[in-house]
Amino acid sequence: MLSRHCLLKNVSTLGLLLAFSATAHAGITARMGTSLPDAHPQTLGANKFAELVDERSNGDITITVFSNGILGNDVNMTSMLQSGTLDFTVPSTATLSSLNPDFNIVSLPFQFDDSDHADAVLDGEAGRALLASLDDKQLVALEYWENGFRHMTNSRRPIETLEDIKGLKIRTMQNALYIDLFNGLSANAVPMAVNELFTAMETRTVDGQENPYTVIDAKRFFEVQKYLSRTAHAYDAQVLVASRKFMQSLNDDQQQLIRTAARDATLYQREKSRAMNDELLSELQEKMAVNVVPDAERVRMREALEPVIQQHTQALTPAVVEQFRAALADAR
Ligand code: EAX
Repeated sequence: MLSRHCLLKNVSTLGLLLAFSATAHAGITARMGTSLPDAHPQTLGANKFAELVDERSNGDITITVFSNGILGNDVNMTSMLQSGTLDFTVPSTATLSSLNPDFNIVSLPFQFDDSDHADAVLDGEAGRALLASLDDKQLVALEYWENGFRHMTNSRRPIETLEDIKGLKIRTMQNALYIDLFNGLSANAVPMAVNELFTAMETRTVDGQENPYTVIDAKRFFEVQKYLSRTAHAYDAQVLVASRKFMQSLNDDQQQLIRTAARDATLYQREKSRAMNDELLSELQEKMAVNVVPDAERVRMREALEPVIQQHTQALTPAVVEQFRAALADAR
């Protein structure tokens, strides 16, 4: 090894070393995958996050976003993060429940009053504890993003009452709670990845699905679905997750930069999601037959789901359920 003395005497060697360390410092590249198209707030948020990281690191950290499931579906991409072959993704909490079933507490139906209510619970201790639970799964869960309130669409009939759901083949996320919820409403639940869904509805393999307006619009489901019934049966949050391997490759300042950019991108993402959900409802009204589901019917749906809610709640860690319920009550 060259001694410091020798190095300092040799200007050209020093210059070479400086140039080398500058190159080593720069050029950190990361890949981020999203499951939804460029127009959806999930990918808009990802692009914002990449932009903030690039700006604030003066171009030293570059995140390339691969949208629309081109790297895989939410389940695949989450595994890729765990094995360190992908650096960031934003799965639904429903996907993360395969790593920690307690994430299902977020998906329980008819639970959040509105987006602010969800923010308060998820950004508080209860939500943070769930994120931290992924620490030993090779993941670093950073923030909650919004997918939003989920509503049902189908090609057969408007859902005006609980009974209207009976017998419909409804695609659900690949999550046992969602499967049981739709079977519990007397539909036939068909789990599949969101990227297979358009074709499944076009070919009538399934009659319908449920998602926020932003997904219905970005995935152009209005082309193959006639009815949109505003059930708002569940709130869906997505989690901005990093691979532990990538985070550990960064120094403390860089990790902090990622965390701050993640927080700022979160505020942007949620605002975007909310504004778009409002705008898109009026746009979808021109393309689909949209109906409001009366609250009295939503209450009946909630009652019909009581056994499923009970059964799935019992499968969760009691302390988590207690903390989450207290947070829901406090935030009201
Ligand atoms: O997390 O699979 C789904 O229906 C989800 O809403 C979604 O695409 C993103």
